[in-house]
Amino acid sequence: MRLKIGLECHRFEIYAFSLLAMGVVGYLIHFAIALVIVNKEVTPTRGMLYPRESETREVRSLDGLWNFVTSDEANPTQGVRDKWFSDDLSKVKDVIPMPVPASYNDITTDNTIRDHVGTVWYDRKFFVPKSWAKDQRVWLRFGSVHYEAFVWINGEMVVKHEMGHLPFEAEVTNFVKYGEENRITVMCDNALIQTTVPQGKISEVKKDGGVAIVQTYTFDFFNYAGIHRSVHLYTTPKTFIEEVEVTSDLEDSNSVGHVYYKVKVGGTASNEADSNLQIRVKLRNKESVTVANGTSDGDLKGALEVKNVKPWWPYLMHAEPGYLYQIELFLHTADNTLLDVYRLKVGIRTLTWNNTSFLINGQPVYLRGFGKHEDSDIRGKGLDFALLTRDMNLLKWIGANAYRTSHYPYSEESMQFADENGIMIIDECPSVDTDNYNQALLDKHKSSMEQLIHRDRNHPSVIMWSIANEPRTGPFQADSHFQFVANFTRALDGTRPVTAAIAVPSASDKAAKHLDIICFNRYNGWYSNPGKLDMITTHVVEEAITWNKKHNKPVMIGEYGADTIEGLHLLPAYIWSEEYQNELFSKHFKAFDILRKKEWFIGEFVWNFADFKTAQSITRVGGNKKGVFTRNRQPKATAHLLRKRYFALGRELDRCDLPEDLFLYITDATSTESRGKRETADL
Ligand code: BDP
Repeated sequence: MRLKIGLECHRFEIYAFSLLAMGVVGYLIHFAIALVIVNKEVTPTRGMLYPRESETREVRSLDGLWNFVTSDEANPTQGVRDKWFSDDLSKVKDVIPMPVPASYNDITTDNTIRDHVGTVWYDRKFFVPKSWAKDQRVWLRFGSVHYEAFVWINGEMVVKHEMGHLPFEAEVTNFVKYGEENRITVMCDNALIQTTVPQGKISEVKKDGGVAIVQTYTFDFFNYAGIHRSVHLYTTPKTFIEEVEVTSDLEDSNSVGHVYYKVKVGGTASNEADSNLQIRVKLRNKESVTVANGTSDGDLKGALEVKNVKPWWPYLMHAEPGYLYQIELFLHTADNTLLDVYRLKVGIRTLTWNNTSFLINGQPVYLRGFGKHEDSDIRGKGLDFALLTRDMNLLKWIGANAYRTSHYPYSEESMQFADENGIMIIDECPSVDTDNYNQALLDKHKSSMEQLIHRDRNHPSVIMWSIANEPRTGPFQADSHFQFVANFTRALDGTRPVTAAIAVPSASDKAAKHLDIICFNRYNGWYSNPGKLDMITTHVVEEAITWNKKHNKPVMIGEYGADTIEGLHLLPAYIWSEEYQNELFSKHFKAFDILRKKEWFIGEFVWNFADFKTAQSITRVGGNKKGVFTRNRQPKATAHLLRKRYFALGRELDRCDLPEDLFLYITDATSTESRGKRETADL
């Protein structure tokens, strides 16, 4: 279903061919291809600053109800061949309303839409103000479309992008009509094959009265698709601030901070005229008081010093977590004309790591958090501010200080939220269950890291890059694949450590040696020894020690957990019950406390924050139920247990205050005497 517009090369045909090849000689071909995998250059992305209004910029949202049609699954390229983009979609098919942002899958009552494989189409009309026609550029930006997007404005192709969960944009100055009605058409393709990130397979399966196109994938979440995040039109001046990169450090016992900024300018005056341009910078604190200012050198970069700095601290590690300054960047010509203004929130903090610890602002960090998903009923993976806010409130309620964006980049808005709340993020690219290593896969995997780092490098909340979840790291090809991806990631950003969530046992894994911090996922008491609560603690401790011994690096657990049906109570504890989840967690807590005594064990991450939807399978009852919250974001019993632990850790490690409702009143018989042993006389 992947299409190459222009060449009209049908990815479905390529896929069909690869299916044949994978037959008799498949392994040999794969082997040969893997041998010649090389570390190719990745074209860097440009621009993509989060759309923000300023004195020189306007932003308009194209969110709302769009028109929607699906293609014939057996004929996914028909719309391109028949030029559906050249007129309203309603002229070719009956359209239905479809909200943007949202996944399209669960909006209707029609399972052919929920399970559709291949291309779907959206369009809508919009006006561009007449005032935008003068002396500026107009940009069209998508927060994300899963998995591949092709976009036309007024029938002209303006941009295409492959990879879900990451933004893309194009200049549309010469494509839009000013002061008139315009049409935007989007074709979105959800098909995953062996060279997409993540990977999937498409096959033809006989069905009643014909043949069905079937999408399969090994990863354990529903392949929601559509225009998942907001669509914006925005303006910039002709010469504009195209890129901003900010880093920071601290000195003098965290009392003095430095903010280093680097700006790239886009537009006609750039390059040859860069040396005539100037960036003037102001750094404001939360009260909007200017605490530092400066003017760039000829390379449009510079440093600001902040005395009595308030560093960015994680939640519960400081009384004022998530402290953000605002950097204001003013682009001027040499003769003092103001060209562009862009503002960005920045946190001032340091990250350091060695073989035994991970430190923020010089303090060792113990991570206590979750693997999450962007997932909710009806909206699927669509951006939803109500959900985002509820999730942040629950994270704070439960006392977590971190989460991993398992298994793909989350919305930019959620990253901003994490910055503001001091929640540390392990930022993961969309590579999950990586397998069948090949050149195209490596190129795209690296590209996904490049796009992710480009998007998220300025967030103080991002403390680590995760380059994959549970890749199949046994085969020898995994060695060079992960070496290339890890080194590439480090070359793009040396200020954060590189990790990946590994599930292959350390004896056969070939990727962990390329990481800075080891993260392992393991389901003791669930996938290993289900129902056996006495086979957890020792296994967890031993495995963590094995990883540490092998690599001499900090270790954390990236996933542990148990599926739990809310309201199912069974005593004694029995798998799938709330009691079982509680006890399984408690056994893990014991292991973590043994491990915490060894400095190198730096964190525990529950799988999962909330229940979420998966593909239909005989092991999933309405989805994955390993959440400590339900899909509707209400606590299961274990959420209360975990809250007690996370706050107890916060108290012990970071001296945080405990919430008043953490321990409910039970009795006043709490004195030592009344808790002592029964006197023989009482018996
Ligand atoms: C892990 C995967 C995660 C799954 C989880 C599970 O990383 O995506 O949802 O198992 O099976 O292996 O619940």
